[in-house]
Amino acid sequence: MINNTFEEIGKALSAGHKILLFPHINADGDAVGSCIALCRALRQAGKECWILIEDRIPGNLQFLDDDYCTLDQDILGKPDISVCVDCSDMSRLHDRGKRFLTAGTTVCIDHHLTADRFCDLNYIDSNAAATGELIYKLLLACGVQLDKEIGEALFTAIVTDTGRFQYKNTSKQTHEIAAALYDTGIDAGYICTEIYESMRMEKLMIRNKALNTLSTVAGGKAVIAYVTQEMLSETGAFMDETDGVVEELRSIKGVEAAAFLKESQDGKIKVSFRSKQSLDVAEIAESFGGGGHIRAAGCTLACGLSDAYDQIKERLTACLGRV
Ligand SMILES: [Mn+2]
Repeated sequence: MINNTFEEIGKALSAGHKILLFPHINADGDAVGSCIALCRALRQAGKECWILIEDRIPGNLQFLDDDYCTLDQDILGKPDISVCVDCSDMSRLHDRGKRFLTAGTTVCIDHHLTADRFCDLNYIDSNAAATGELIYKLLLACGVQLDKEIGEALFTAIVTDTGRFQYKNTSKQTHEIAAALYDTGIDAGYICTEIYESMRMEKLMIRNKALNTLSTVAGGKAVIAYVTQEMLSETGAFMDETDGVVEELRSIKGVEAAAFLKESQDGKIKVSFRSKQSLDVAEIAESFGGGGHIRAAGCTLACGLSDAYDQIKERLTACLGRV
């Protein structure tokens, strides 16, 4: 299917008044930055606009949010337009899917590879390194004068989704757009310090505690670690501050698979699996009632931590014996 033009999308946005923006669940720098840039531009154009979220914005992105994001599902009443940003899969709107569809017109702006365009107006370009690049083009097509705040939000979107301009998706155009953002007066060094060098001490401490629980399985081919509610309260950290620990475990030399167990508030154990080259962790997760991808999967066990730990350990030992 063919995309709409930025002009068509701009025309629809300017005809609306109440506009809700929807980043994907577990919003990252691209989703948050793209939404904030668009939200600010729409408010400057006199629109009532909010970004509807349902989870915490990661701490290192909070410097961008100047009262654009809300958890209030009822804000604005019935929106004229809903825009899903950096997300072209209804399931990634999670609990906000119904709310999204209440709008008179739905719009999707995204760069993920996708099979279907489910909105009234769509602009999906998987060649873009970040949705931030597409928002930049949209704003330009609409004649929006980019200010420093919009520049910071878009730079954040691009720098995070390109892994600081290191991933293969980074193109000449990515750099050209980033360069143009400098003209808004941004301080790229300041933005990167906020994003990459502003870790909460609590986050470092919870990672330290979690990594301390590491033990090896199957002669070092797998590693297991865990985090408990008690560890969270001891450190004052949030559970999402352990995100990325399981990838860190997998990155150890010689490790094929990693499992990270999280004790939820309700006492259930959420398990994340990662593998490097050969082990199908989706199969393991499915055998515990979960699912996912070959190299990244998860499941939830309704038992205590030590019981869950033993079961996972046993399974990894058995599976890696076969590899
Ligand atoms: Mn993205």
